[in-house]
Amino acid sequence: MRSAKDFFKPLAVGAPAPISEVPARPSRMIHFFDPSNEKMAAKVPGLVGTVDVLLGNLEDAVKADRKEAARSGLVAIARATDFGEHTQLWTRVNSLDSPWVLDDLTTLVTEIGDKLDVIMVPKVQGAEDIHYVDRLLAQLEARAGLTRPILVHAILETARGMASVEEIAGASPRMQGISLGPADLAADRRMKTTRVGGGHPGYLVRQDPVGGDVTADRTIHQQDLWHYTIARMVDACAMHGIFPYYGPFGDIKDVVACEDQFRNAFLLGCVGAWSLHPVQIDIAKRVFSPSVEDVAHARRVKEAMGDGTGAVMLDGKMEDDASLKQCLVILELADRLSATDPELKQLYAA
Ligand code: 1VU
Ligand code: MG
Repeated sequence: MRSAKDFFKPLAVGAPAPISEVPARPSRMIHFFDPSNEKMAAKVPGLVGTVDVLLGNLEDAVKADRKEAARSGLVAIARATDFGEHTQLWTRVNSLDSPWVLDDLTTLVTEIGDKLDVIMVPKVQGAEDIHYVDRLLAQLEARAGLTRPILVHAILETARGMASVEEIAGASPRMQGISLGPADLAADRRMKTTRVGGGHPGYLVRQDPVGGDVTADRTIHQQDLWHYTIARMVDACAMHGIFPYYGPFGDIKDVVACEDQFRNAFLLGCVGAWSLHPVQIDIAKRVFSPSVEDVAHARRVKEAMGDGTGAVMLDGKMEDDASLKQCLVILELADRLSATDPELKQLYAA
């Protein structure tokens, strides 16, 4: 068994020391682009400063015969682009059983490792997958002479990954966060959906028959297919001090349902979601930044609670130590976002 003390020692001679706390950098939208798609790649420099994370995707949605073009395209984009202080560069590599992943990791870490903040690993099954990536990254970081460790983000998209989510979240000090991968997870679980995230009209509860008349109209309420999965992922991440994310919403045209899905995830504790198309960037920015009203309310509660103990009445509601703690979560997030987003800083200050 590895000693707790060893956890923070580098896994290869010459690799940077592991971190003990994951930096809480804004990551409201992880914006996906295909580096082998010239049109999309051309948009990347213009997105710097407008998105929290730019992710060069090498895995699903990149055609098999474009995998190498995507990898070399990402190297070229990373070298040519100044990502500034507020936009991070992430990548999603191919799955660990694929013929491409070894070259993905070797090339990216040795050629653009100094620019890469986080590597997203798809289809993670258990802690052993993270341990493999952890050691390999340490060896490659040492070879590349990197001075800070590249962090790892797992996608939760298999039933086994779901059953091991707590172990995955705590598998390495490199773990930055976990995203829900609803499409692959649905297939692996043999769910009977054909969508990329979001709800389903067939997953519902129906009002009981009024007066026993089963033929009369009855109210139906669509239910959330993802509630259990997201809630469990959030707990696993919170328990290990890493960040949970809702993943993709595939119905690009349905911006209303996308916003609903993102907001459900935000309320349950997620810090961001993936944007697959430029239209989803502003949705994520809006949803994953606390509202001006919530920030103002949180400030009032903080002020009313004085030293933070006891109970007070505010607008007819009881506030106490526990409601204050929730308000402090909102205020901490507002402060963090204000530090990088002048527009929000002004709105929250008003
Ligand atoms: O106006 P232009 O023609 O110059 O540009 C188009 C298009 O190229 C561009 N655009 C993007 N730019 C940057 N980043 C993007 N992600 C992006 N998507 C599109 O915007 C202009 C308008 O585009 P459009 O409305 O005509 O859309 P398209 O039909 O070109 O593309 C739509 C899709 C969905 C195919 C495209 O947005 C895309 O490929 N997005 C990324 C998909 C992806 O990464 N999937 C993997 C993650 S999801 C997963 O793994 C689970 C299922
Ligand atoms: Mg997937």
